[in-house]
Amino acid sequence: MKKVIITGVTGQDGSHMADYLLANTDYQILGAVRRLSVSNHKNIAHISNPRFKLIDLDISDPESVNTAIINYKPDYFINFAANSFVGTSWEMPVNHMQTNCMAVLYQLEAIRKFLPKCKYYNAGSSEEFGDVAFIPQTEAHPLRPRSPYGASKASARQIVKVWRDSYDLYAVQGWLFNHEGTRRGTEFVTRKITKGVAKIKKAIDSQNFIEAIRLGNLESKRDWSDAEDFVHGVWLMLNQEKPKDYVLSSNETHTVREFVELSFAAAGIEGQWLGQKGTIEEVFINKDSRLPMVMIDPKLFRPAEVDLLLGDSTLARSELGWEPKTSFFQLVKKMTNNDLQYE
Ligand code: G4F
Repeated sequence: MKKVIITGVTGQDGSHMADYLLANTDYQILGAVRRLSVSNHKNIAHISNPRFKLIDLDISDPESVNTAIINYKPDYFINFAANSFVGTSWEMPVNHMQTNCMAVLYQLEAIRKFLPKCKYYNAGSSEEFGDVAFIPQTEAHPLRPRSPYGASKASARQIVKVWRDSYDLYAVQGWLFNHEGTRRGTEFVTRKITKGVAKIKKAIDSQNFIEAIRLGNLESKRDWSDAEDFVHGVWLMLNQEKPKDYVLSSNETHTVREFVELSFAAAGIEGQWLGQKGTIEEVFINKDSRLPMVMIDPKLFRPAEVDLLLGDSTLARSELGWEPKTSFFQLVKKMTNNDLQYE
């Protein structure tokens, strides 16, 4: 039976990849986890398939990576473990470089030395494009990161390329634009909004105090997709004749403001913006009670922002036969409905 190691299996992408591979292959899935004193296995708690097994692997420890490669001899190694929150990367830049870049080097070295046939995927990001030079962004866009996070992913990309070229490894790193869903962490803006909307809906229905959602830059534009669509694209990227990196994106861009408006609309709550657009005085109020539902918090603005991301995944669509199934509107609805149900 073929074996796939997935790091970051307890996170959004890793858990969706495990679900996808259990449903679409007959491979054994080895979910790599670090020993933590508090369990974070909520996203994989539903998996009871005998082909799914958890293994100990700490990506920050090269010995641990070597041991996993030598002992399990995986056919595929998918690295979804990362420090993925851009906002904190200014506060912990060294940690971001170690987790998102040095760990990739340990993995590639382990594969080169002990298992060069193993196919390797590292999670790349549209944040590598950063201060964009042209719109939309294709595979040809230069790397111009704007955050320590983006810099760590851009550096990892160079390592993946050098190891692929130097040692003839099957090693790829896609450029994944923003991808969200019901397993998204609440530190990311989409889930923060849908969770906040669900709480407000509950407060309105029970005539309780409304706690406004505090947000930063509403004008920032992102190309948002469903994470479940992306794991399929990653698997296709891992199974080409020759290794090649692709952009995965919806090819649409929307502002954070639009996400807010659509999420409230999906919950059946009518709101209205007041105050000068683009200033910290702006507020989104409830049309009936006139109470604030969204407020601007200057502390949530980033030291350097990626103002606009808009991908062009034409190449992945034509060469891999990949395409996203869930639209932006469906994604907002799905996330909002899920939080309304479980909040
Ligand atoms: O949801 P975000 O934190 O995601 P961001 O920074 O775009 O990064 C995500 O996508 C990348 C791919 O492009 C991944 F590589 C990365 O790992 C992650 O998954 O922020 C989205 C936008 C930003 O412009 C941010 O400034 O929303 C803006 N924003 C406004 N208010 C906020 C908030 N972001 C967060 N997290 N929280 C806010 O309150």
